[in-house]
Amino acid sequence: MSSTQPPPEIPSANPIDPVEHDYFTLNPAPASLQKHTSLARDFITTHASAGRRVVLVTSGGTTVPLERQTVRFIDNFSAGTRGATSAEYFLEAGYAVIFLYREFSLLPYSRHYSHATNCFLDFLHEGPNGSVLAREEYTEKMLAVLRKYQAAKRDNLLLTIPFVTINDYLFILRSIAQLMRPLGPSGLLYLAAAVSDFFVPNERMVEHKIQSTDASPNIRPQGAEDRQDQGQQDDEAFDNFDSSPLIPRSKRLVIDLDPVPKFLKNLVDGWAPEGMIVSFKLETDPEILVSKARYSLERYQHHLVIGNLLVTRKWEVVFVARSEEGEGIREEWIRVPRRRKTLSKIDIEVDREGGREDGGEKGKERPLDPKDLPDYEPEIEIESLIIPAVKKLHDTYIQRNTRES
Ligand code: 9Z3
Repeated sequence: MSSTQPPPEIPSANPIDPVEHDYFTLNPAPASLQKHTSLARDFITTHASAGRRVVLVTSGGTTVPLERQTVRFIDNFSAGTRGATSAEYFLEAGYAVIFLYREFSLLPYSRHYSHATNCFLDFLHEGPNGSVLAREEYTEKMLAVLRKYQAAKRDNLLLTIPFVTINDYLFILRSIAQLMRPLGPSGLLYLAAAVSDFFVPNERMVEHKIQSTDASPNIRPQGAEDRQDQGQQDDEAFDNFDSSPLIPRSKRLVIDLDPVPKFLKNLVDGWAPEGMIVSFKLETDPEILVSKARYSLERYQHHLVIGNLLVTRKWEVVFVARSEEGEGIREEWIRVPRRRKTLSKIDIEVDREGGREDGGEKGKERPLDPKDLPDYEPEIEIESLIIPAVKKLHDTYIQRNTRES
């Protein structure tokens, strides 16, 4: 921990955006915000004064609570693999890493042993005199992971900050991004978390668990008054958009969600205007991935969008960025090489330096067809290709922005 003075709080360069103002006034700040902000401030100060680059990596999914005392919530698939793996490669590339992650999702280094199919107990056995030892066949890899983890801890290069809900995430993201402003162009924001697009705003959230039955006249689900009145008038009110089985409206749970404001614009313009910002775009339809990534880059005017498809995300991503000359937007696919396939005695090298099997034109490549994906896990982690490529862009960004300022 540093003894140097913390950097002064810098107000947002865009303090009067009404949507931002409303969101952060009408929704409650998480209880841990101050504690985490203070940890992040110390961490940034230490590494800024050492002239080290700092990256904020966001990771995992955000929940959308349906009740204030939350029993039920909406969640998404993200395990935090992309974020946790990327954090390790950023550390390897010399960055100090703030890892903003969904509580209980994967963490850098421990991720190798925390997955259900990779239970850490399977790596251990009992040794002499009641000791616990790593199994011989795993020792080499475990030692390598352990050394990297301990080095990151010893040198205070990894700060982990958890979030759970979309609201926690937005509050802490805003605070950390603002704290990163003194880093100027050497600050990097790498937004890999799977962030919900919809939420229940605080003023519409019920306090207690939503009830499934009106066991007492005093206990009614949110909005039940309307339904009850209607129900009394019609005896049993039925929705007309469903056929069989007919469920009375009074027994349905209809969740009405607001869109989450698009704070990427505020991040780019106000919260962290000098840092390099990398966002991810996730789609399931290959036909729209590149156009959505391009649209995001044009709309938010940040520096890089990394597009990926749910089913192929461990095999390929597409970088969408403005071309070096600043004219136009270019796309570049990054792919994990696949093993040679043997087809009637002819060996086909499936990926050639990221090129296509059919020799497709560079820049006009198409996403992989999931049907062509091998049934094994990639032999290398795609983040080992993504991070050096991001670092290269960050080198150029720093050079350009330091020269110009
Ligand atoms: C991603 O696209 C990440 O790569 C994944 C990683 C969430 C797919 P896992 O954690 O998955 O390794 O299992 N993250 C960004 C997703 C997102 O919410 N993007 C927003 C969007 O697509 C834009 S900021 O609209």
